[in-house]
Parts: sequence; structure tokens; C-alpha cells
Amino acid sequence: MSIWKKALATAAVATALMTTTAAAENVKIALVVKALGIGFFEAAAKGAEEAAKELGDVEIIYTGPTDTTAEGQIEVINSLIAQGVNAIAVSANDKDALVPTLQKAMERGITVISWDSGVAAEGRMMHLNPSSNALIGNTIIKLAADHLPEGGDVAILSASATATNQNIWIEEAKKVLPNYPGINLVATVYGDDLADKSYREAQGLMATYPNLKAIIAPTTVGILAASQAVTDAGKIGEINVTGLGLPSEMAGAVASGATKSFAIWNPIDLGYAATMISYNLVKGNAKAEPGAEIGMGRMGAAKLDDGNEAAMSDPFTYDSSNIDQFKSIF
Ligand code: RAM
Repeated sequence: MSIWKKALATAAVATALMTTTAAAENVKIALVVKALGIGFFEAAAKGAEEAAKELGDVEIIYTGPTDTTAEGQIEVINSLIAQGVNAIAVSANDKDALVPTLQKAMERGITVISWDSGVAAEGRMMHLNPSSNALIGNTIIKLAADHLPEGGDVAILSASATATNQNIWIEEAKKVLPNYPGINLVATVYGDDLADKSYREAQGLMATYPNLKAIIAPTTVGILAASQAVTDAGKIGEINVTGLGLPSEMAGAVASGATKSFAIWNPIDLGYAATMISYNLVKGNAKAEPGAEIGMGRMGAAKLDDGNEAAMSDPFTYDSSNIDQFKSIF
């Protein structure tokens, strides 16, 4: 072989090697959350890391804005597009505002799903709900009603006014209110999933509605802040704070009696499942279309409905009888 032929052959081997290395590159999955610093999303990130470890060739990019705005998420998503990630799995601060940016991501070949808080159908391939929306809506009212046998005034302290998930749950909750005749919903306010704003909104509710018997917060940030506000106002026993919370954050409120009970699903499993789904879509192991079953590792398979949505498990209720078993998990 001439020296030139040898050089060419070596170059060919080198090229082949480079191609193999490129093919073995990690699948980059970005978990975009409503905002950084929220315990619920940190638990979901733990699940995403668990899935990545199991899969072996995945890199998780856990990211989000500093406050729960669509603008902040759009900025984050644009930078992920520029980085060339393989998948974006987003919990949306707004159903519609993210659509054009996510469409741009999909046009560039990026897999886009929403989980927890959804994006409108045209802005994602599928959406993973933590549970049935109707069930969550009923659960949050029932949690309050169970401790109000005589009925009474209740108020909702939500996350941001544009949060897809909370808005759907509140809509579902309002539908079942006629089934709870003594329960009188007097107001819905928004704490934007910020601890201080949620605390002030809870104080505002107590000042405006002197007969308030329960604050229902379908957000882990809101329920914690409201239980603190009720405690600081000396109203434990008078106002019950309930809704959706994390056992790790709510153990104190349950012990003090500020919160009699609350519910949630497992956020670790949710982050794990969103990662597994993203991976399977990137790898072409499944297609996001009605009727499809997309593998979620140890969580089984997500079965997509006509709107390309799937739901995971039922929410679980925590109170003084069981919170100690869960408070170190999530
Ligand atoms: C907060 C967020 C999240 C929601 C939970 C219940 O952590 O708003 O989106 O699912 O509460």
C-alpha cells in the first residue's frame, strides 16, 4: 500500500470512530420547571436523575426561570434550542404563551412534551398528567369538606393565574361544589408559587373573610405558606389549611394542627416517568399518537388518549397517621 493509500485508510478509520463516538453521545433531556427553588420540582428532578442512571446514556438538564412566568420559560427554552438538546419536558407557566417557542423547538427536531402543567396540543407532542384532573378537583374540595361537617366559607389560594394545572383543577373543583352543599367558596387568589406572596395572600383572605373555615391551596408552595400564615395569626383550629403539599414540607403543619390532611402524588415518579417518555420518543421507540403506549420504565406504560394525554396514579392523602412514613422521601 502506498503511503497515501495508508493515510487515507487511517483517515477513514478515524472518521468511522468519530461517527461511533457521536452516535454514543448522551441524549440530552431538559426538564424545564415552573421556577427553580420549588421542592416539588426538586423531587421530580431526583426521579429524572434516577431514570438517567437506569438508561445510562442520558444527561438531565434541570432548569427553569427564577419566577413562575411564561417569559422566563421562553428565555430558558430558547437557550436550550441553541444548545441543541434532544428533548424538552416542560411544566408550563402558561398553556398558550410557550407554543410558538416550543413549535420552533419541534421544527428543529427536538422532542417536546409537557408534564405536570400542560401546554396546548399544538405546542407539544404529548402531555403527562400526574393524575385524573377531575379526581384532583374533587379531592381538594373533599379534603376541606371532610373537616367541616357543618359547612362554612372556604377560599382557594392558587399558584399563578395562568398555571394550566391549577386552573384545570380549580375548574373541576367548582364543578363538584354542588355535591358539597354546606361548602361556600368565597374567593380564589394567586400566590404565584412564591412563598412570600402566597403568605400575604393568605393573610389577605383571613382579613377579608372573618368567617373563613378553610384555605384550599392546590400548590405545594401555597399550602406551606398558608399554614404558616394561619399559625402566625393564631388561628390553628379555626382555619384548616389543606390542598396539595409535600409530606417533607408539611410535617410541621400537620403536627401543629394547622393542616389536618392534604394530598399529593409521588413527584419523584412523575419526573422519572417524564424522562423515560422523553427518551423513548427521542429514540423512536414510540410515537406520540392517540392510543400509543409509551414506556415509563418501572412505572409501566403511558397510554395516550385522543388528545395525546396520559395520566399517572391517584393522589394519596396524608395526615398525622401516616406523614412520618413519607416525610423523608419527598
Ligand atoms: C407546585 C407546583 C406544581 C404542582 C404542585 C402541586 O409545586 O405548582 O406545578 O403540581 O404544586
